[in-house]
Amino acid sequence: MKYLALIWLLLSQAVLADAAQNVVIDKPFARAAMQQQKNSAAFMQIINQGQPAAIVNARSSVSEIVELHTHINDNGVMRMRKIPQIDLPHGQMVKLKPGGLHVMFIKLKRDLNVGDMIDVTLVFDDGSEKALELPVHKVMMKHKGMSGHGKKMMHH
Ligand SMILES: [Cu+2]
Repeated sequence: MKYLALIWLLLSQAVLADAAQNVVIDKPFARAAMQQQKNSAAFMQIINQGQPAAIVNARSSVSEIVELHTHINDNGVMRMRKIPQIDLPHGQMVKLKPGGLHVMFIKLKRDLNVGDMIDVTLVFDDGSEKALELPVHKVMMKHKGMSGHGKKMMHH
């Protein structure tokens, strides 16, 4: 049945060409936030083992709006900016992390509590999609001069 073998070959190549299949997501998490804080974000490490691709959109049930963001240094002030896509070059690790690239949740519909699992779907430039389940972590904002660090309180 050479004909069937050929169809199988074409199908398997079509699957291999799919950006969602070629992208490996490592250590994804979302930042814990109360709904009143309105916003949160998701972070992860992404390795693209296939052709150069890009994330062009993201969806989640946790917020009314989901955007792709980066941070820019505007005269020493870090500001978030919406970007049209996150490029995923072949074989490189792209890090979404606090202070850098992130998936932004705007107008939260619910609290994101530590330990919760939330859904995020990444949409790639070839139209393929990858559905993820992310744990919610507490993300400490680093501020200099905060008191209480480095001192161990003993409770008896
Ligand atoms: Cu943002």
